[in-house]
Parts: sequence; structure tokens; C-alpha cells
Amino acid sequence: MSQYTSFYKFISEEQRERPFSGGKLTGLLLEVISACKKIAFLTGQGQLAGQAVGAAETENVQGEQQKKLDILSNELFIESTQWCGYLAGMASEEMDNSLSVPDIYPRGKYLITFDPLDGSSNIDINVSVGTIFSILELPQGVDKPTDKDFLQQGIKQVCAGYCLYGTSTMLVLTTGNGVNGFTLDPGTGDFFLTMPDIKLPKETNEYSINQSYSRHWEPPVQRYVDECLAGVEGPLEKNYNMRWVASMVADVHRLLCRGGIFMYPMDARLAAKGDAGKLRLLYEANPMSFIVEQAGGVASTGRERIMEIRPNALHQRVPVIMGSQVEVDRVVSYHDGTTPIAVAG
Ligand code: P6P
Repeated sequence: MSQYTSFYKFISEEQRERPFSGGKLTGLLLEVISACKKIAFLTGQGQLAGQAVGAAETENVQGEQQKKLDILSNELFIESTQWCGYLAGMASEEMDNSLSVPDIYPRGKYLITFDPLDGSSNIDINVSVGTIFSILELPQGVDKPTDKDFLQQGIKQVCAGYCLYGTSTMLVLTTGNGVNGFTLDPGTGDFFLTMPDIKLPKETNEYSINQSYSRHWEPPVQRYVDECLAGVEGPLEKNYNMRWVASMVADVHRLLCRGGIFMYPMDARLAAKGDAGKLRLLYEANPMSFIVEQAGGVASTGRERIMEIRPNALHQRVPVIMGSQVEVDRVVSYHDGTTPIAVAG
């Protein structure tokens, strides 16, 4: 008898505490998790997946070279969820526009945004990648959703999660009642509750940023990172460690496990390209912000709470500074009164 609670038992007991939920979100989540298990199998095969790995001949709407696994993972996600009757439509990093559930299937009350394989450039070097998803409610009176129906503030999310394909496969999820982590048992194909009620430490001595862009950063971020580098002799009076996996799911999972601050801030390089950040609001920043806040952390652009941003485009990019409250609050305070970099229009 496993000492751990299965995901199905956990979510069923959570649902019992919400008698009016009707089980629709549970039903959708079970299909999302089914997609994640299939993606875990594919990524776990590595080069043995033959034709499935390597670069595709295409670019996504972001202008990023797609991997075959990006496209496969996107297709797996759609196939696993569109039929279930709980979903009305979906939006993905890998698709220019949103997709309404076809008329051959019943449409439900939820919308989902997702990045099917975040950090996919790490596949070729066998470093962790992940799936990120966010679940919203279909606006009242809408039957077939279009892009505008997905443009909801992060505070409207009913669920957010990620699946990390790492040394083990982990699902981390919030439905607004705290954050819980589940590990996949490859033998049975079940997820088991291994990190109940995750709480993000308020303090940290670990920061996460791509240091190679430091000459492009805004002064508040340069000031904070310089203070971390100054260590115990500097104003923060402690030594810091630095980590950068270049896979948001892996970097955010680490700070949920042991504290930290993850930053993909605005920089002059991005502004010159006309981008308001690197990471996408609807399927990276918002779901991760929901999880981080539910675990007791803070998620900001440096100048505003990420989950209060009113989206204006499906693939909108934002600056991201999230993690341990004391550190994020400090970086936000350094932004006070400063003028943001003008984005080329
Ligand atoms: P850079 C992966 O492509 C991603 O979207 C995030 O997962 C990750 O944090 C970031 O980009 C890495 O960006 O510029 O360091 O390669």
C-alpha cells in the first residue's frame, strides 16, 4: 500500500470540500495530466524518440525555431483535452491564434492557455524542460471563444500548474487553495502527493537571472545583482549563490523548493526589438505568478503585480521578477520612481 496519496484521491477529496464544483475542473485536470504523462514519456526517450526530436523546419509566432517535440507536445495537449466536454477553447505558445473546441465535441465552461514544452532548447542537451498551464473561465454568454476571451487578468485564474520533466517528473498545482507537488511513479503511471502545501521561504540567498544580459538591464536590476555579487561585505551583508537553467519551470521549481528570486527583467535589447519583456504573460508569467503567490511569494514586473495586468494580446510579453518576498520587495523598491525603458514601437 503506497505511503503516498494518489493525485486522483487528493483532487477527489479537495472536490468534496467544494460541493458546488461539480467535478468539471477535476475532469479537465485529469485530461491535462494525461497529456503531461504522454509528454513525459516522449521527452524521457531523448534521442531514442527518433524522428520526434530535433529541429522542425518551422518557427512559432514568437519567431523561435520550433523543435519537433514542441509541435508534438502541442498536438498531444490538444488531442488529450479538446474532447472532454469541460473545455471551450485553448491558446498555446505554439499557435498564432486560439483554438475553439470543434463542434463535434461538447464545449464546456473553461479556457486553457499553455506552453506545451517550455525551455525546449534544453532538449538537445538533456536538461529539464516543462509544461506550463493556466485555466480560466469562459466569459458569460460566450459559446465559441476567440482570442479576446483569453485576455483576462491573472487574478481570474481558477487553476495553474506545471509539469517538470526532470530527474523525476513532477506536477505542481494550485486551485487557489495553496500549492501541492506530485511525483510521477513511472511504474504505475500515477502521480503521488510528495510535496504537500508548498511554502516559499520569505528569505533567500539564491538569485536566478541570465547574467549575460547585464549590460542591457535597467538600473534597479543592475543595482540588486551588484549587491548580491558584493556578498557579505556589501549592503545585503550575506553571500549569494546564482543559478540559471534557462528553463523557467526548472528555475521556478527550485525557488519553490528552497527559496530564491527568479528574474527575467526588461532590458534595452528587448526594448529595441519592440518587446515589453521575454516571457509571455498568459501561459508563463500568470500561471507561475499564481503558484508563487499561493506559496507565499511575490510576483511583479518590478513596477506592478503581474496578476493584475490587463492583457492586450495573446502572446504579450512582460518582465518577470518573482520568488521570496523579502528579495522581490527589495527589487521592486529599487524600481520606485524610476522611468521604464521605452519600447520601440
Ligand atoms: P534565455 C525558455 O525558452 C524560456 O522561455 C524560459 O523557460 C527561460 O526562463 C528563458 O526562456 C530563457 O531565456 O534568454 O536565457 O535563453
